[in-house]
Amino acid sequence: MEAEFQRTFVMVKPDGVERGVIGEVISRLERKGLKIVGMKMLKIGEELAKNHYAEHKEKPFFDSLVAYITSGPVVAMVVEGKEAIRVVRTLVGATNPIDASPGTIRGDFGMDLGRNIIHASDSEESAEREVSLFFNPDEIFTYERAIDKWIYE
Ligand code: 3AN
Repeated sequence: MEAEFQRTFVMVKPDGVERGVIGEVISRLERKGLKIVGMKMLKIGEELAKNHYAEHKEKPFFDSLVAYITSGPVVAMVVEGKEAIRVVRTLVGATNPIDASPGTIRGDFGMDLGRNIIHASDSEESAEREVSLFFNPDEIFTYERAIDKWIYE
């Protein structure tokens, strides 16, 4: 089957912003060949946080997860590319930075599960849901890059 072009949701969490790794995260995505098609800084309110993490609402860590994600500004992005969901998850690394391989974002920058720097959608369904939670359609851009012919065969 032809690999599919996808859009995925990526977010530098408040700890990533505080630690000054916004640029590092963006450059890793760009360096890989991914295309940023939407980007904004925002402070997540409680309602959006609970919505975003709805799948964890019964978990014991839910309240601290909401407190963490609403504690300061985040940088939200829509990222496009061939198999972008899987590609970004690979760059991000395992959920727990202790287990994340060196070379991944969490492996290189994190020490604690509750401070894991970055979020990235884990499936087509969550990508679609999360992109539309954070972005209006007119905040997502379609554009051609001349370099794409050197990234994709
Ligand atoms: P990922 O961010 O890798 O998709 P999820 O969706 O399982 O991982 O978890 C969402 C967030 O919830 C994680 N980024 C982490 O901050 C937090 N989290 C997940 N599992 C736990 C846990 N067992 N204890 C505390 N926090 C957790």
